[in-house]
Amino acid sequence: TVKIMIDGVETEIVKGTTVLEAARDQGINIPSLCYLQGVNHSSSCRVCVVEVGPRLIASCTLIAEDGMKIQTNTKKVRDARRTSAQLLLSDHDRECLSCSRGGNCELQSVSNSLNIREVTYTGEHSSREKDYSSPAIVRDASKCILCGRCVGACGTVQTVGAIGFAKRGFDTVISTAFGRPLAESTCVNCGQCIMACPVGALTEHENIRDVWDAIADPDQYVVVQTAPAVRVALGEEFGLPVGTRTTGKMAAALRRLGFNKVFDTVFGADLTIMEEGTELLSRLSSGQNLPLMTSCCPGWVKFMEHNFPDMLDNLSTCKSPHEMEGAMVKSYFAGKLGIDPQKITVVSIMPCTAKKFEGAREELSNKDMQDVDWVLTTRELAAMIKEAGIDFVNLKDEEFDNPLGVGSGAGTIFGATGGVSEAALRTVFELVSGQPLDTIEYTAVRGMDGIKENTVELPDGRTIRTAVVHGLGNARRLMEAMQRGEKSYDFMEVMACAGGCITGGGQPILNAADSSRLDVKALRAKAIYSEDEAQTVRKSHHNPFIKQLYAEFLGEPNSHLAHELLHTHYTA
Ligand code: HC0
Ligand code: SF4
Ligand code: SF4
Repeated sequence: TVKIMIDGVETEIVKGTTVLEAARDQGINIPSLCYLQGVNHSSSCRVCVVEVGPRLIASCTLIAEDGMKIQTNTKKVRDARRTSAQLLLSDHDRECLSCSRGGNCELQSVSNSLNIREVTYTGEHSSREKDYSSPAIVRDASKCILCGRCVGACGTVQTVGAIGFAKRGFDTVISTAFGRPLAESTCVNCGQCIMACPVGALTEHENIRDVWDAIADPDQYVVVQTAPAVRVALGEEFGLPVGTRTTGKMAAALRRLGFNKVFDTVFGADLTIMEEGTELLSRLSSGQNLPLMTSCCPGWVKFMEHNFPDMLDNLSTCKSPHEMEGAMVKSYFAGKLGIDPQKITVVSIMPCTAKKFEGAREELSNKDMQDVDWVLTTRELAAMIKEAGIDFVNLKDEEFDNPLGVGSGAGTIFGATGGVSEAALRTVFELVSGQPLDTIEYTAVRGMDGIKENTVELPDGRTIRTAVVHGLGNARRLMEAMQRGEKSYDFMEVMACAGGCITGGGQPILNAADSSRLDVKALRAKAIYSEDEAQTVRKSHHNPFIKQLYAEFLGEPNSHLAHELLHTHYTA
């Protein structure tokens, strides 16, 4: 530890702590904008300056040293912070009333906390360019404050590097290579740049109006489904603590919004396990295209297409769970209802921006119909609930509809890293042995280590060497180790977002201070695992509605019809 003096009060802190964090631990909230723990440490915005001796220093990168005397609230400090904030505000589109981040904007709260009541510098504005080219992400340069947090998320964390600083001085912008539209860049649509952005410069490509229109159309039967990770985060948009489970309230709210059926992607996840588990067993037997790599994360699929195109055959041919669910709604369920599938609209509520891109991919359609018509993020769903005036927090719990709305605990844990592997193991093990499994919780694949390796012995003596990876930076490192021949596996689960979908690019956005104070990944993951524990059916192959679907419609896993509707193939 080291001893420092903050505003005349001596305090002992862990060696290596920054002055910003040390002050926050003492209850002094130093404003900051460009700093984001683990993502960006550039000290470029200068709103976090403190006085150390005669000097003004940015506290976010200043490591506290023994004997340091720090002043956080002198006239010199306040004036410098206000000047920095004023400069940012003078070149910022200040349309806060119509900004999707209004009320959740870090520039707005810094400006408020510094008591800025008018913007003193006015003058020329730099780039005002908006880029709507991507179906997932919208970039609005008029709101960008050049903090670099998105650049850190995309480059340092995800190792995609689709966006970076370009030009110099007043003309500096965040741009793709050669200023191309984002849709033509190497962007994989993960939305981690949105999660990092303190303002409204990066947002999802909204589809709220499209969904309202579908609901209002008397000729459309509108089915909604919800991803596993949405239920453990949606409440945050209504002031509930991180890690609150709101499954029943969510189902109730969706019904009030006017959807005709409220289904659950967890059912689709169970179906994926049946198909992908069977695919794994047949690849293990043939020895071909191992390791089998999960294909349910569209960020990862696109990352493979850009970076490892010669390994695309390793991807599972399974469509992702919400796509499988959509395909079943427009075939099996349409048949049951006697409705023309052209008159069914499928809406997926996802924690993810990449799912918007996935939903539009031609590989994920059948007879010229997309399996899923619209994808909304958790944030967009919250916006619809607010627009409808629904008192979400006080809603009474309701259930999903049948038959595509009942999922097992195994399907639920898909939303956290390791979940797909654990769900697959629960089923594959029993399929091989024909015996019930004693322990169903595979703790080796749980937790937040970036790469988790594990070997499972099947009852017939075969082994499955598994790797669970989350975050594309980790995925790249592991893929490169495999290419060098240092690693080999039979099964690989990859999720583009650190922690899995629970921290996807469509989830509620926490400000930088809250995201370093709270372990959001762990809290949401804990909520997902407790959803699993609360279920009576915890294995995908025990889901009675899955059995019914195979008995009435699909035949058996990997059948001809299953291949036609539930599988696809990606080519570079
Ligand atoms: Fe996920 Fe999924 S688990 S990708 O993270 O596999 O988005 O939550 O819906 O489809 O089920 C996201 C989450 C899903 C899918 C499922 C998978
Ligand atoms: Fe980079 Fe992901 Fe943002 Fe695309 S969506 S620019 S890949 S962080
Ligand atoms: Fe989307 Fe989940 Fe993949 Fe993130 S990990 S890009 S939320 S599917």
